[in-house]
Amino acid sequence: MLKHPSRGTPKPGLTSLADPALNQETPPHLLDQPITPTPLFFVRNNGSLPAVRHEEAEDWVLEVTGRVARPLTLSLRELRARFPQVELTAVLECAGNGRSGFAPPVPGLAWGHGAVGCARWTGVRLADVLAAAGVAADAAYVGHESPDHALGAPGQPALSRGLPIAKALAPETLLAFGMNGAPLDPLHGFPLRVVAPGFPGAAWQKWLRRILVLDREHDGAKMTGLDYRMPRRPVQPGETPDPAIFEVITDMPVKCLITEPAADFSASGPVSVAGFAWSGAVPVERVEVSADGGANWQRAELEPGEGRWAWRRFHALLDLPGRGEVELMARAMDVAGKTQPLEPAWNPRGYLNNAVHRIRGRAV
Ligand SMILES: Nc1nc2c(c(=O)[nH]1)N[C@H]1C(S)=C(S)[C@@H](COP(=O)(O)O)O[C@H]1N2
Ligand SMILES: [Mo]
Repeated sequence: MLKHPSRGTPKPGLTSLADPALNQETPPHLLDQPITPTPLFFVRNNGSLPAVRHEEAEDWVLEVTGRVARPLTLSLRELRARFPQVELTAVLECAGNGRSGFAPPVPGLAWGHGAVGCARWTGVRLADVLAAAGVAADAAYVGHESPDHALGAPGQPALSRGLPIAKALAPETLLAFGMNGAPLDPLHGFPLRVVAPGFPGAAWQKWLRRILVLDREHDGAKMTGLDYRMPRRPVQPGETPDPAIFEVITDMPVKCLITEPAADFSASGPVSVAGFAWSGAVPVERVEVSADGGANWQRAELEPGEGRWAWRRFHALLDLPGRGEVELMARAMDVAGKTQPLEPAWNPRGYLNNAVHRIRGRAV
């Protein structure tokens, strides 16, 4: 097999997207576990894969600069030694997950449903690091920089995103060096990445080298224009919207995925339907399933899950309406009463598709 060292080696078993950078998603039935094993975890790269040798990892240097009293230069070794270690389980979902479901189609990677996973992350609190640096009173945002570059343009950063200062200081926001009990995988940001539970995947900067504390929103690569932004009011296909009405996505909507049965199932008698539900800042309240096109919904059992930011397993036994083609549907609802629509809310870049997940099969 041909290897592309600057792009990374694809993971076997995942679905690769047509793109110069390495982008792979997980077929939903392979997400049927509370913790997504790293070999099955989706990959989203905007550019090259930085090559970091394992023996160099502890010497990896993180710089904290900008609106701080004491700029810091910390090796990974010092980061571990100076700050308490934290582990949390959190869902990571790309804001573009589900983009292929928009009609008319939108530009961008045509993700199906599998640009999502749930992992255990180990690291230190970004808030602790920022406290050591002494954040200025006018700090409004942090900007993140990494060495990956746009493919074919070595001087151009692939992605430099950031976080509003409140999220940077929130207890769940980590600088992580571990994933699922092992050092981060190179494809997932080895040796250091941001973990920002509830925020879109784009905010989870990989291969983190530099944190800039800013007095205004960060303007790094893919922070501006329409990238990872949603319009404040609905925009119609074909309309040329004013970029001023777009704002950075800072929350993920309530959503669930059916991971059992797999697509094209055939079942006789009641079928066991299971999967996972998650959301952003507003917790999940319930999940319902339907086998008759949404005419009737049955409440599923919902397990607690591994803490506030993990996804929660749901399961139900559903009677099928008759013989022949059948479509199973699942929808989650959050504690504020928001639920998943039957059709996605179209937007120019195809973000935040949380339409009801459907699995087609046959009752025999
Ligand atoms: N440096 C860097 N960080 C990055 C990216 C990237 O291209 N470069 N992609 C982001 C996007 S858009 C997503 S969805 C997540 C995906 O994380 P994963 O590849 O570990 O699944 O990483 C984010 N962090
Ligand atoms: Mo993403």
